[in-house]
Amino acid sequence: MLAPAATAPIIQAMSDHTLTLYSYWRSSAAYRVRIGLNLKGLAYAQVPVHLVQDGGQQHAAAYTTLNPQHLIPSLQHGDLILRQSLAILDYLDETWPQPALLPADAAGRAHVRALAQMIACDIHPLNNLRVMQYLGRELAQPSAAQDAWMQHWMHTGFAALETLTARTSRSAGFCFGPAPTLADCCLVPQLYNARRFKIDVGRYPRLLEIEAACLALPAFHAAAPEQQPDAPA
Ligand SMILES: N[C@@H](CCC(=O)N[C@@H](CS)C(=O)NCC(=O)O)C(=O)O
Repeated sequence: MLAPAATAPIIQAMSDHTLTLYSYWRSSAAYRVRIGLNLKGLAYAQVPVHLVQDGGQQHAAAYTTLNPQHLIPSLQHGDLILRQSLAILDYLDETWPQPALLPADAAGRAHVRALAQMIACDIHPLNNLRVMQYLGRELAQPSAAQDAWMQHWMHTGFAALETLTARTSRSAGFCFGPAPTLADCCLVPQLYNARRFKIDVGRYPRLLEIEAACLALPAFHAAAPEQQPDAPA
């Protein structure tokens, strides 16, 4: 459990300090960070933390000393432990500014952060494993009610994202502008997650267009769940 596993670094390390990501192949929050690391060209090792095996390895003392929230991901940089995917992405952007994950202007940054937070604060937490487990185990909600919950919050969030990305993008490429940003780091994993739970993402053509542009990039492809060392063969 929690044994370091080598990833295939897509580009050489840019730091003397080792980067180690505590990750789970299907975790969308870890997926966001993998994209950010790859976009920055940073090599990193991965320590898989299986969210289901052994009752959830995120609850094991070996992990909770690093992350008392029992949540993936955490990123170790030298002696520093970083938590929360958006905070980790901010740290990466401040430590290795190029390529930037945020636009140069304040208005652009505010917009990109809003898109990212719509996903990371208003969609994902409502559909997270522990929330679904609570609905099922503590509140005794049947699987149909759990599915309805999941679909409701994903569609609510995606509908607003579809509107905002269509209306305000400066170019056709990504969530905002001609290069991927923090918002794209969040969108692609959320769409992956949506498909996993059989959400009809065909309702969101603009989001699918952005996803296709992202997945054409090696940084996004290499971050995909199926490419991870702990993905089932
Ligand atoms: N806001 C956190 C969310 C982290 C999170 O919810 N991670 C999920 C995997 S995507 C997790 O570890 N779930 C474990 C559980 O629910 O028990 C972040 O962005 O890092």
